[in-house]
Amino acid sequence: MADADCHDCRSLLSNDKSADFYAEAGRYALYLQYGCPFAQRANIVLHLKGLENVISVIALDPTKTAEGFRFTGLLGTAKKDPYYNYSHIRQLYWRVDPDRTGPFTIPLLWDRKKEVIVSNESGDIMRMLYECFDHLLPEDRRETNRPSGGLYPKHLRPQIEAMNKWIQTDINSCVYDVGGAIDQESYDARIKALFSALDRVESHLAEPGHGPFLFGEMITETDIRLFTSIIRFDVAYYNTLHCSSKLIRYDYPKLHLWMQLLYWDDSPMTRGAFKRTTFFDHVSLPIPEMHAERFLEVTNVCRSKYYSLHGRLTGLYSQVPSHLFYLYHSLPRIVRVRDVLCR
Ligand SMILES: N[C@@H](CCC(=O)N[C@@H](CS)C(=O)NCC(=O)O)C(=O)O
Repeated sequence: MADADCHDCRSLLSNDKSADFYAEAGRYALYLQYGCPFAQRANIVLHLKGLENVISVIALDPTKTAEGFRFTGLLGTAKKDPYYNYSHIRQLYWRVDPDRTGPFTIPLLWDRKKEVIVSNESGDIMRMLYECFDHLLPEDRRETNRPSGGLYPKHLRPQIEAMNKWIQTDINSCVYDVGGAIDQESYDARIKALFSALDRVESHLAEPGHGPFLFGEMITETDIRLFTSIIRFDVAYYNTLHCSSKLIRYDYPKLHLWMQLLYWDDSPMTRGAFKRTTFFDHVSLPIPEMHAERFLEVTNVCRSKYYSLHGRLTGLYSQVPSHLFYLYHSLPRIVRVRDVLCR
């Protein structure tokens, strides 16, 4: 699940009419599944920019099978691939390269005109969606006209790049490293790296000039990249990936408030994009290859010390659908950006 696993489809869109991949309405489709934090990055940008009628979104079933992600029509997803009637995402990859053996990852940005993959790299897709389609959008939604310089402001680029990098390694990907650890030593090392990084974000939010968002009063792409992992943390990663040392809602008050602000915001800054692209019923499904029983069966890794130290809600988690519990107790609609700014 690391960023480096599938960097082989990385063309770029452009707003230059003569470019190979000109950013035009109705030409591109974004394939995703709602459980995937990397895919949600792109989906947030698409909704935040108001590109719903410009780029099609095609959702796959959230459960991964031995044949990869597939179309089933369950949980509001597509029954079949709408263009080729395919049943699995890998058939789309094979359309371009019949010899490909994998990986067959999402998100995937598909060009319907040339019938090729433009990109399967979420960081690139995010940037293309917020940079290249502005000529199709009203003035107030264009990056140059957004307050504070948009999602990737020039004056913050070095800080954004640096923060993206450690968040990617120590949070976005690290949760999967924790879930996939096969011995105690690597589990302990990974969990230490993960929670040190979360502590670092909590301290970052307390620094002058930071907060309520990572770089101040307006969001940047780093907020989006971090959000998709944090919104999954208590409801999914704590259990399904065994990241069971601390909970965001109890142990990281600033990060928790930051997450709630983004989730509930429906101002012109986000147009409700964070909530509209978060599907808890998809997010909290078990990840088969990392599920607890199998984890304990195949390894002797001890997670119980974390459960006994921090098992405050573990019992309840196992008895109620965790996403319902989470929605009820952890995301009360109590905060708005403007209230926090006025404090
Ligand atoms: N580099 C990719 C990683 C995306 C990724 O890991 N996607 C996962 C779902 S969360 C996937 O498609 N896994 C399928 C597989 O590995 O076969 C990105 O950030 O876009």
